Amino acid sequence: MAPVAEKADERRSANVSTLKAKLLEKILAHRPRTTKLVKEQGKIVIDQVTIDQCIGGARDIRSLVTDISYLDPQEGIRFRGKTIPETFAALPKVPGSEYPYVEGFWYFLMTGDVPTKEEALAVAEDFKSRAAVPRYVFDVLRAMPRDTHPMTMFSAAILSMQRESLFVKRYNEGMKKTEYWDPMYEDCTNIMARLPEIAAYIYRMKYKGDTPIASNPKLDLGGNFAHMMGFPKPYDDVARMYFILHSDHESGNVSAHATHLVASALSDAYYSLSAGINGLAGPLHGLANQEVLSWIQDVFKQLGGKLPTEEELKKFLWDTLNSGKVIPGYGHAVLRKTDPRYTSQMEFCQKFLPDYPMFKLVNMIYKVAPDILREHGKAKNPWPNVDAQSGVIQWYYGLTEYDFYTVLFGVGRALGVLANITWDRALGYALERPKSVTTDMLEKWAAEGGRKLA
Ligand code: NMX
Ligand code: MLT
Repeated sequence: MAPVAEKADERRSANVSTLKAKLLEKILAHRPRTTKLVKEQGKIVIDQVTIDQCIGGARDIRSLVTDISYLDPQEGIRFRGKTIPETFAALPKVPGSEYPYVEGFWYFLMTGDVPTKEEALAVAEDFKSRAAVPRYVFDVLRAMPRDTHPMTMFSAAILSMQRESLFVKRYNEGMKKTEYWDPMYEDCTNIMARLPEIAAYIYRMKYKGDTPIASNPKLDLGGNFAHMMGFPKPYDDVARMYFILHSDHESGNVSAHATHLVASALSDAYYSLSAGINGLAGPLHGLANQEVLSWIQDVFKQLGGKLPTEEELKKFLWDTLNSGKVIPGYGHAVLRKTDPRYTSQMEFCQKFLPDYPMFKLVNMIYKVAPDILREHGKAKNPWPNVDAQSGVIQWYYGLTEYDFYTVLFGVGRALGVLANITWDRALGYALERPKSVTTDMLEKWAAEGGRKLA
C-alpha cells in the first residue's frame, strides 16, 4: 500500500499551490545572498565565545541564521519583521472572527509576504487535501498506556508517520541538492495539516472517555481544532491566537534548535519535528505552561480556594524559591522585559475574562514576582514569559487537563520550526557540528588569558 502522503501528492501534482510557487520565487531570490555571504564574506567575524558561554548553554552566541522570526531582548518577537499586533492586524481574518487564518500565517512565515484572503483560503484548501491522518497513527496512540504523557504520545504519533516521508523517497531515488526543499516542503505541509487532528485525538482519547470527534472539513484549522476538541466558540479564536503566538521564537530555543539540528543531518521532517517536540516537553521550555497551572492550583489549594493577599502570595513565591524550585513562567534566556506574547494573552483576558479569579491571581503574581526575583538575585530576567498567562485561558474555556497544554504549544511551534527546516533545505544549510573542547583545555586557555587564535 502506498503511504498516504504519496497518494495525496499524486492528487495534487497537477495543481501547484500558489504558496509553493511563491516560495520557489522567494528561494530563488534568496539563494544568491546566502552564497555571497559564504563565498565572499565568510571569514568576517561576527561574534566571540567566552568560557561561561561554552559551559553555560551557548547563550547569546550568534551562530544560527533564520529570516522567519527575530527575538529582540527588549522588544520581543517579530515574525517576518512584524510585531505580534502588526501580525494580527495584517493577516486576513476568518469570517466572524477577530483572529487570522492560521493557514494565512503559515503562508506568511513561509514566504515573508502577507497573503491575500484568497491565498490564505488556498492554503486552507491545500491543508484539507492533506489532512487525512493515517489510521495506523491512531493504532500507535491506542497501544500506549493511557497514563502516558500527552507529549510522549504527540511525539510518537509524529514519528510513526515517518514512513510517509516524500523527502526520503526522493532522496533514495536521487535528487539534486537544489531540489531538497521541495519534498521537505511537502512533508512539512502534510505534517502541519495533520497535527490538529492528532492533538485533538490524543485529548479526546486520554481525557474525554475515548470519544474522538470527526474533523469538519468545512472549517479552517483553528475552527476545526476547536470542533475536534469539543469546545464551543470562542475557543476557535483561542486556538488561532494560541497557535500563532507560540509558533516561532527565532532559532536558538530548544525546540527550534533541536528540530534544525536533526534536520541538518538530512533527517526528514518527521524525525526532526519529533525531536523538537521532545525538547519542548522539558520544564524549562514548553512544559512550563503546565507547571504554571499546577503551581497556581497549589496557591489556591493552600489558601482554601480564595485569592491570596499580597503578603500571602509573596510568602508563597519565596517558599517556592527557597525550596530550590523556579517560578514557572518567569525568566527568559533572551528576553529582558515582559514577553509580548504574555501581553497579548493578558489583553485577551482583560477583554473576555476580566473578573476570572485565576486571571486576577496571574495579575497579582505579575505585580509581586519581578521584585522578588530581583531580590532573589539569580534570574537575569525577572519578567513573565508566554507560559505565565497561557494556561489561564485554557482553563477558563474548560481545558483543565494541564498535562495537555504543551501539546497545544507543540501544534503552534510546528508552524515555525517546519517553515524553518524547509528554508534550511532551500538554502543548503550545512550539517550542524560545533567543536567541543575539554575542561583541561579551558583551564589552560584561562591561565593564558585566552586561546591564541592563529
Ligand atoms: N525562578 C527562579 N530562578 C530562576 C528563574 C525563575 N523563574 N529564572 C532563572 N532563574 C535562575 C536560574 O535557574 C539560574 O540559576 P543557577 O545560577 O542556580 O543555575 C539563574 O537564575 C540564571 O538563569 P538565567 O540566565 O536568568 O536564565 P536561563 O537563560 O538559564 O534560563 C529559563 C531561562 C526560562 C529556563 C529560566 O528563566 C527558568 O527556568 N524559568 C522558569 C521556567 C520557565 O518559565 N520556562 C519557560 C520558558 C519559555 N518557554 O516557553 O520556553
Ligand atoms: C520559546 O518560545 O521558544 C521560549 O520562549 C524559549 C526561548 O525562546 O528560548
